[in-house]
Amino acid sequence: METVLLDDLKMYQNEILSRENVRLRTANSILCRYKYPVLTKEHIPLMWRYDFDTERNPFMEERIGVNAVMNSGAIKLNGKYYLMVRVEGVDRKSYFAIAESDSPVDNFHFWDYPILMPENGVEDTNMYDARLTQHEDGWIYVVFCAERKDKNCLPGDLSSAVAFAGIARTKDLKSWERLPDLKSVHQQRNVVLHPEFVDGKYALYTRPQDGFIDAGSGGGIGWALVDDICHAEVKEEKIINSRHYHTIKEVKNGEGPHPIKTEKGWLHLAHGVRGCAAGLRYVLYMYVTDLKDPTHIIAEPAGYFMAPEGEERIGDVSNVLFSNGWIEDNGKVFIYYASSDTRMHVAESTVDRLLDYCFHTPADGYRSIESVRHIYDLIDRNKHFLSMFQEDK
Ligand code: M1P
Repeated sequence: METVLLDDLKMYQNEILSRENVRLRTANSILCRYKYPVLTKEHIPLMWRYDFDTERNPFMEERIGVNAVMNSGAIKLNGKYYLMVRVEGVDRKSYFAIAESDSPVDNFHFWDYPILMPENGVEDTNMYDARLTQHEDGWIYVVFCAERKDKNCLPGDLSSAVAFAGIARTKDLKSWERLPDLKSVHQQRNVVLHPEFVDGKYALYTRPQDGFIDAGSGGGIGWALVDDICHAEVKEEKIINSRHYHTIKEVKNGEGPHPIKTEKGWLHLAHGVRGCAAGLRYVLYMYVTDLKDPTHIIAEPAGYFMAPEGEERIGDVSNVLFSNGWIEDNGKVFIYYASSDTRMHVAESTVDRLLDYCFHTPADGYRSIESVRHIYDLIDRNKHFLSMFQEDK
């Protein structure tokens, strides 16, 4: 059997690291995808994976394998684009690593070392799904899922786990101060820090859940105000974006990155989950909340904004799109999303187009007849364009 050649590995990696991305034609005028994933496990530095010493590694075997790179927080700082990537090793442990680029759509390369995120006195079995927020208090926060084994499970149960919202802060994405986890009576995942104080308090989007996987009685995306981020506690929690029967978010939903502030309201990106014969299907959807009252929804188009397409459908956990990072950049919006818990992609839109989409796409009527009525309304409004199509025939 042959041994992999370091030069081949380097050449292949240089190729994908320097590859220019290609913007694909839009299918709906709302967004366009890019052809190549922005990050894959092949982007992971060889230094993290191989021992280059031929005495210690005579067969040049890969020593530390990576399974996937996915669900990444995103931020633009001093003209550069950063992704705080969830890297999942072949040992199933996830950790964070920063990938940086001068471009929002290609050439992302990992820093020399992954992040050694400190624990806060309790052991974290797994850490993942970073939401980055540059808060008006001057810190950059990350809120992420810290997963631990359920100590109250029955003997022999090696699967039950508990999800907590871990919190850390930084000024440079390099040194991280870990703060106490968010205190909550529920398990929490997909917790996101709002970028501004609300009524003088820190504001969190939450996702209360009864179990580690099941949202259960947790009705959807919640909202909680917190006095002290260094001792954050959910005292009162209200659901601001509910799950609903026979929608794309029937089983679960969760806030994506923190919302973008626009002239017309806070623009939100979230994921919705429904069950089907193939298992759970994760899609992305949007909604807008009031600038003065970010808990009040003022627009929510029916259905999904993005769903898995083509190769995005297949991966470690198939039929999943998940986004926890986007960057607003002079009116453009770069949406970083993972497909099927395997790789990272980017899609592009603008604030204007996304607002137009949110305010002018019909809301869910929750019944087939309402969906058809929306189509009738559109056809009626289009009536005087009918001749355009007749001439074509
Ligand atoms: O496997 C799909 C996603 O499942 C979880 O998301 P949620 O809590 O909303 O169900 C997370 O584990 C997420 O990382 C993962 O992508």
